[in-house]
Amino acid sequence: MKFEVITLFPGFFTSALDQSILKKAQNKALIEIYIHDLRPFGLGPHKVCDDVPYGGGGGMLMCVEPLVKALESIPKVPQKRIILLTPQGEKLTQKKLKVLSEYDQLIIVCGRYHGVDERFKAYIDEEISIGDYVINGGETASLVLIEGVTRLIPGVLGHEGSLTQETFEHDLLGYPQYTRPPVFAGQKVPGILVSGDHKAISQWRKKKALHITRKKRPDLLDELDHEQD
Ligand code: 6GU
Repeated sequence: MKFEVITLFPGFFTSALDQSILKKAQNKALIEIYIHDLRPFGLGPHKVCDDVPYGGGGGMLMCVEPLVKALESIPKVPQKRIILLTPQGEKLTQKKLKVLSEYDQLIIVCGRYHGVDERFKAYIDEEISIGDYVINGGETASLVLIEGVTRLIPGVLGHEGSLTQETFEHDLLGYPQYTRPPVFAGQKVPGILVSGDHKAISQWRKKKALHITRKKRPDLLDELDHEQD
């Protein structure tokens, strides 16, 4: 998988991409990440990349021309997807991450909070948001997307089994988990988990996952019902 990120803040990415699974996945050549600085594609001697909106109103918009030039500068592969990160996009879900992980190249444009010139929308495949709240720019969101996609790529996670067990994989939240010590400040590990009865443990975990989902995220169960209709 090739990730290509277009951003006004390339320095934002230096340490984040050099840690943990993103670092390991790059070292194993399972992913490649290229950060493209938008600034050199800016207009005029000052390399301007944003301007005030026609019709007035606050905030600066990203200009269409530098964005299109930056996009055109990137060598494309056939199975590619061009994504604009913006709070107006479709909300990112685990399902969406899975779909995106099937591409060979994700070109990710980091929008700014006030937005981009509408004419740039003609150059992208889709708009994605990471949730119903506002952050200042798509840079943080792009890290969420890159990490979420990367961990779905075969060979990235050491223990593949951990993928199928986790929160959201079956549209349910995860069950409670414990590690040593067996008692901490009076709180005991549930007896069933140390019983050695794997069938009973599996049933207990399923029951707990359902219970927790019903309590904390009943909307997930509603979605599941609708899917089965
Ligand atoms: Cl992708 N960008 C910004 N600026 N805010 C967001 C977002 C993206 N997703 C949710 N909020």
